[in-house]
Amino acid sequence: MALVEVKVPDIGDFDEVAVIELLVKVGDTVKAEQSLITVESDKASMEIPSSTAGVVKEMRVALGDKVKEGSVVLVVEAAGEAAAPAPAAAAPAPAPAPAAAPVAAPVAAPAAAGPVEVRVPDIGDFKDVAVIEVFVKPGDSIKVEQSLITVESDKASMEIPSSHAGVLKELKVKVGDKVNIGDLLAILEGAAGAAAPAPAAAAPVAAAPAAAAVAAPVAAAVASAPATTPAHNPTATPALGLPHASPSVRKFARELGVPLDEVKGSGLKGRITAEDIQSFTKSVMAGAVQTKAQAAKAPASSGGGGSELGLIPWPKVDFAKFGPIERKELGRIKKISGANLLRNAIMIPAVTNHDDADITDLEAFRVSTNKENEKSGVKVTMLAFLIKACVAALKKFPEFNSSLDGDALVYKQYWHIGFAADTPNGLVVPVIKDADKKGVLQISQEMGELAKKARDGKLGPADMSGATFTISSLGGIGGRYFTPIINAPEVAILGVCKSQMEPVWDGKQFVPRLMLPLSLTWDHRVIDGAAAARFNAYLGQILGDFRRVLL
Ligand code: CAO
Repeated sequence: MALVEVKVPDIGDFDEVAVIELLVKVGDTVKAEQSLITVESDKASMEIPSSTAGVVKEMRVALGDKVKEGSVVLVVEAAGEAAAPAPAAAAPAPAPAPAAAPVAAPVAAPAAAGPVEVRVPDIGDFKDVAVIEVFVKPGDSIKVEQSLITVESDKASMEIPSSHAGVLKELKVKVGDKVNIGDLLAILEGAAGAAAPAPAAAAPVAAAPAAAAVAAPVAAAVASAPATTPAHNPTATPALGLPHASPSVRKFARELGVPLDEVKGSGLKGRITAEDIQSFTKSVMAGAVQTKAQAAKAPASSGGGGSELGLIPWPKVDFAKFGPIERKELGRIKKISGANLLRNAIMIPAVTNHDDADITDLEAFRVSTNKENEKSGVKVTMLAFLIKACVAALKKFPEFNSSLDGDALVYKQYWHIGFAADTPNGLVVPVIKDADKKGVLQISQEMGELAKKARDGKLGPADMSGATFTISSLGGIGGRYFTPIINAPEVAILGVCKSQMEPVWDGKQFVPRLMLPLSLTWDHRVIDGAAAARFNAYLGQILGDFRRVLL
């Protein structure tokens, strides 16, 4: 199948326009005439359609790039017959005959002394477009090229400028009216001059793309009066979920750094007006509203603080520029756990201590226990011993089993131990309740059941709540040490990696011992470094000789 370069068609005599939206990505299947990108000058914006149906193989433009007629937007692997390889611009527009007259009419009277009629210029082959905004009122002093109204079809919208300067005597349209080329819009008095470039209208219209559902009419409108018809598209159809706003409103929003997609439009069909931008800005300044970017920087906290991190924006990279990519939405669990992990990583002054525990004897005991219990079907895991050992350490160092509540510490008189479980859908943390009251066999059995439930996506909220301390074991996978993130409101977490035989000095010689790497992360607001070192050392002693649990 042929690779086809899709180029920017004739967009009037706009020199260079900026790419402000990418509506497709590599891998997307596009139809002929489907909008690919939105481009915008300071006065107009338009969507550029595909001349060809097929699969997008390569994006040749990125946000912010400047393009002009002939610039390659992307490369499409054409889908056989569906392809209409000729660029849209090459297809001659029907060049609506009536267009020339109305456009030319006001222009033909450059310095009218009496009242002057301002009419709808050539807006391509649009019919009965609705007036959705009126910018002026009788008595206003109007400049040449000043936008009077905005009209909109289902796919595009454009501002209609005044062909003359003067005082607005009468406005002949209102919001909701339908207008066509040549319709009378307004009567000006004391008109001082016409828009000079307008006579050029007739010619470019004939060359404008006609077939393209979105870009063509807009491009035609631009072309029809290059400097005087600030045509624009809402830059998004509602179907794409992008906001409706005129170019001037978009520019205004950009200047203030207002994210348009977060502003609720109060205009017709939810259109965003300049007033909407102003009131959004006021609300943000007053702290009544937070932008998504602010919210991302300021993780929610029980105390409500942490909003002034002053972080620079997240880097935005067009990865497709550097090679093929595939985009997949994060799963539900990842989205939820990601937000929690971010908050915990940012808000907790966490420190990690690494240590090793000699589990040579414990592992031998585990293996023999499993042999003895082979028939019971319950396999005793190292993690079950770790849970039991942690309960003993938590009892000896109660602040590790506490939670911060404002300026107070809540010491919990129960020992519920969470364990991180890797599932196809992401990380979950089921909880062994009352681990202090259970034996290693029972803990092993419950862990097996909870891990299965986790893998099957069947854990309920009760299975995952109430933990006072968490263990994250990568022992079955590998690695030496890592820095686990505390599961707030807990104040510590133990990371465990794969045990391995190591030469250990016993005072006389090196002996082979099975060493288990431990990584304890703790909240420095609650726990001191010395306590953390003692906790790890004690844990090591218990794992080294499990009889200590009984003491
Ligand atoms: N050192 C050496 N071997 C270990 C070990 C350790 N610390 N821990 C477990 N193993 C061995 C087990 O003995 C078992 O070996 P056999 O099959 O020969 O008996 C094998 O590794 C697999 O163990 P397991 O992972 O199935 O069982 P587990 O009890 O150790 O762990 C569970 C259960 C649910 C915690 C685990 O399956 C899991 O999901 N681990 C990942 C947790 C995780 O993702 N943590 C990271 C969180 S931060 O992103």
